Amino acid sequence: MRRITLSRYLIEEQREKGKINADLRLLIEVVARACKSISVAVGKGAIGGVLGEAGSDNVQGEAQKKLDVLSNEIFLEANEWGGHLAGMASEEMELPHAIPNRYPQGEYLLLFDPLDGSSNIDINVSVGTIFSVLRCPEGADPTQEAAFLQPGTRQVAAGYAVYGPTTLLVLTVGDGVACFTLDREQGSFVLTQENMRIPEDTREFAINMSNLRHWEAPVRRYVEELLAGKEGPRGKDFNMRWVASMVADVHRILTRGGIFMYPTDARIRDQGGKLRLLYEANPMSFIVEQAGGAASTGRERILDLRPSGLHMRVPVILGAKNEVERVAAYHRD
Ligand code: P6P
Repeated sequence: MRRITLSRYLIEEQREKGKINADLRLLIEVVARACKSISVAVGKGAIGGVLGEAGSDNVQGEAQKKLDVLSNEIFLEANEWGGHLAGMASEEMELPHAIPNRYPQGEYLLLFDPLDGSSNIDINVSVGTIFSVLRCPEGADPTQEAAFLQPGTRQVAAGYAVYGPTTLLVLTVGDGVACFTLDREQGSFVLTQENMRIPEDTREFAINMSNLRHWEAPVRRYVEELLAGKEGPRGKDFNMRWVASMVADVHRILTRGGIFMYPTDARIRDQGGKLRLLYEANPMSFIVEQAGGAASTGRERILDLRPSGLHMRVPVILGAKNEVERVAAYHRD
């Protein structure tokens, strides 16, 4: 494995493959630097005085952690002066964030969940950042949410950072999936895995089992067959993992296979699901498909969904292609 830096990888994607232009390369490098800053803040924990509640709620009505607010500010400050963005949208902000007039505007829209899994921060379990890049449509006003309401197939780049034993950056620009590990001595992300592929079959599933009584029949049938193991219809035993940080669960699936499910259920049906489409489901679905997997609501391909609002929630079933297709088939039955 050639040990090249993120910068060199992006230069190659731009110059040799023509997959990205200079502005998108700059955008991704700035996002990577913001993730390094978040990694440092998360890594300080109690010593940095960054744990605990911020004392405010976000647009989702969720109590914000200090690190949610700090991570959001790091993203805004890192990205507004570069001239590569027309606007930004975040899980932590009700409305899009306009690029201040004193800075030039670019053609891209950046959407992000600055710190996903923040319920895990105070117990020192991996958390992460998720981001998605769209083009600002011709003539659209990037200060209005309408500019951001594009199907996931329009993404030009997507990625996530995992703040765990190592800090990783996983990225796709539509040319496969690459993983970079933060070399803290050099302060740079180094390519440690290229062309990540999800095995089509799996023996591992991820779902919050405590919601079992609320699930719809197709999900219940699928999970009960997994639990039946060797003697059941699947003819093999399965293992379960649930980190409750989407980034950590999805990274495990990209690394060793599996299926991740946050389906709709009786509790959350009215709000459409738990996970947000624009800055959680879409970027993760783009990455998973680029790694040979699939991503569905159970009824539709996630990347085809037409967003109705910046914070729209959807059911998410993603990972090993054969398993996702089986769950979708059960929804059709
Ligand atoms: P639950 C974290 O809050 C999150 O948005 C995802 O990262 C994670 O997969 C999910 O919610 C966990 O939800 O209901 O199991 O706590």
